[in-house]
Amino acid sequence: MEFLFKRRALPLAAAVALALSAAAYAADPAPAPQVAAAEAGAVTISNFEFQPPLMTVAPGTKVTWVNKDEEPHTVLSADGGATFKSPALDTDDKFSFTFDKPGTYKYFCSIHRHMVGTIVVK
Ligand SMILES: [Cu+2]
Repeated sequence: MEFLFKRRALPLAAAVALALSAAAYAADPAPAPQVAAAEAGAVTISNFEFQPPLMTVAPGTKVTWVNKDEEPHTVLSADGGATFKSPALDTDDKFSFTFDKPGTYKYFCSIHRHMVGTIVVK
């Protein structure tokens, strides 16, 4: 049994190693995966909704909201804006907050309180 396992496992390990080195080689020309991850948190405000309404990000991710409505909106953490609080965002205005600590962060628009969203950091 052990012999059979090794005969199968070794070529598999070699294939995995090849695939990994190929992936590393392919990624080499653009060595910025960390920056890409940090910019992954984008919430669009459109039609009086936060899109996506629920987003899960890794700790340290900078989330940016952009208002695509003609109406002004705000982004306030559910603790009354104690954690983060944007000014009124006009069309195409942006607001960013970096989520360093794991947790569930609910937020809303203080102008239209039915507009709610959640950022989960884990
Ligand atoms: Cu609003």
